[in-house]
This record gives sequence, C-alpha cells and structure tokens, in this order.
Amino acid sequence: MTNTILVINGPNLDMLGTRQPEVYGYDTLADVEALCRRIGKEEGVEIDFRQSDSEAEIMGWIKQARGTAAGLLINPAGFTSTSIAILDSLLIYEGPIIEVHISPLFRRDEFRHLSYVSKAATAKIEGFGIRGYDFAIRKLAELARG
Ligand code: DHK
Repeated sequence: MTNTILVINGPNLDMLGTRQPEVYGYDTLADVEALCRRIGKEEGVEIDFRQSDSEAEIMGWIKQARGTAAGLLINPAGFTSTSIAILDSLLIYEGPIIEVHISPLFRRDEFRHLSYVSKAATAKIEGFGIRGYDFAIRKLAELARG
C-alpha cells in the first residue's frame, strides 16, 4: 500500500471561482489543489488530485484506487444524489473514504440532501468551504499512519 491520498472532484468543479461564487466562493480548483498539496506535505502523504465530468472515468479511478491508494477524498458534486454506480464502485474500495462538499447541502435544495455516496463514506464534511478538503486530508493521513 502506498501513502497516496486520491482526491476526486466531480462535475463542474473545474469551474470553481467563477461558478456561483455566492455558493461556492471565489477559490478556484487550482487553489483547492494547492491547498491539498500543502496539507499533504505537512502530513507526509502524496496527493493524487483529479477532476472529471464523466461518471465512467470517476468509477475507473475509484476501481484503480483499490490496493494503490491509502485513502480516498471524493467530492461527487452533481453525481452525489444520482449515482448508484459511483456508490457501487466505492463499496469495492477497501480503504477510508471521506465525502466532501464545499457548500452546506443541508440548507440547499431538497434534492441535494440525498447522498448515495454517504452509504460508502467513513466520514462526511460539508459547509466548510474548501477548508473541508484540509480536514479530510488530515484525517485520511492519520488513518493511513494507522
Ligand atoms: C458541488 C456541486 O457541484 C453540487 O452538485 C453539489 C457540491 C454540492 C459542493 O458543495 O461541493 O450539490
């Protein structure tokens, strides 16, 4: 097992910074990646940072993570409430999974409240802005250290 944390960002997160900044803030995905790499360095873990709009690509990454990643951080974005397929891929992964959402889903649209991904998650963080990635990587690094 490596000490790599795989960070998966779902659809439209490439548009952070310009996309509904009143909801998601002004930080870009590059800022999120820089944050993850900084925290990873502090915690002594490698960061493999990815984004895709494709459900199939995300499922492929999760399946490849089996045996190769010490932990998985996923912001499933628009696939959160729709993808049983991503849930099923996550259920194949044997390591810890932390689900992160930038915005507070609990006080947004009703349809965002359901998360299939949560059924496979070790923990979930939402509403802390991009700081949620910071907390999640620190926790995954702690779990990776055993
Ligand atoms: C990001 C998205 O793209 C939305 O589809 C989710 C999530 C919320 C976030 O807060 O990071 O509903």
